[in-house]
Amino acid sequence: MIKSALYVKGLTQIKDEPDQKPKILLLGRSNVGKSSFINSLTNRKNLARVSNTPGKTLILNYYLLNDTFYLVDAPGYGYAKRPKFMKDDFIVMLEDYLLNAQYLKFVCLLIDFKVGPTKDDLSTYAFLKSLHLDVIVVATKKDKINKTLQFKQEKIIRAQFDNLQTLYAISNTTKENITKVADAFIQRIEEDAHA
Ligand SMILES: Nc1nc2c(ncn2[C@@H]2O[C@H](COP(=O)(O)OP(=O)(O)OP(=O)(O)O)[C@@H](O)[C@H]2O)c(=O)[nH]1
Ligand SMILES: [Mg+2]
Repeated sequence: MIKSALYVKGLTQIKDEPDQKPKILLLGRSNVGKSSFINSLTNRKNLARVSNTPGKTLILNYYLLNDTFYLVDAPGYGYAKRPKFMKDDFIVMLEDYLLNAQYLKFVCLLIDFKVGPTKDDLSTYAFLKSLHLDVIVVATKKDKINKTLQFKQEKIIRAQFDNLQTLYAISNTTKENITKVADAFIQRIEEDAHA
C-alpha cells in the first residue's frame, strides 16, 4: 500500500538526484497517462500535474513514496510538436539517466491499452532490455475498451512483449488494478532491499 507521497523536486540533470533511495523510472509517450498514474497510485488528485499541453518540459520529477523509494516521472516521448532540438535533448537526457542513474531498480513503461504498443514503445522496450534493465509494462486507459474485448486486447498486447509476466492493464479512471501495480512495485523494492 502507498501510505505517503511527497513531491520532492524537478531536475534537468541527474547529477542533482536526491538521496540514495531506490528509484522507479516512469517512461511512456506523451499523453499516455503518466501523471494520472502517479495520482492514482498515490490516491491524490493533483500530486502530479495532468496536462492538456503535453510534453513541454524536459524535467525529471521526483516523488517520494512511503519514505522508501522514488517514482521518477520523465517527459513523454514522441511528442510531435516538440521542437527538434528538444527531442535530441530529451534522448540525450534519457540515455544519460538510464546509463548512469544510481539506485534505478526498474523502469515502468506505460503504453496505451486501446492503441497498443506503438513503434516508439516497442523500440524503447527493446532499448531497455538491451541495457538489461528490468521492465514493468503498464497499459493505461483500459476503460476505453469495451469490457467484452478487454481480455482479447490484453492477450494481443502481452504477446507483443514476449508474454511478459510483469504487464498490467490499468485504468486511472476506474482505478482498476492500481492496487495490484502498487503491490508489485513495493514487492520489487523490498526484494532488492533484502537481497
Ligand atoms: N479514459 C482514461 N483517460 C485517461 C487515463 N489516464 C489518463 N487519462 C487522460 O489522458 C490525458 C493525459 O494524461 P496525463 O496523465 O497528463 O498524461 P502524461 O503521460 O503525464 O502526459 P505528458 O506529461 O504530457 O507526457 C488526460 O486527459 C487524462 O485525463 C485512463 O486510465 N483512462
Ligand atoms: Mg505528465
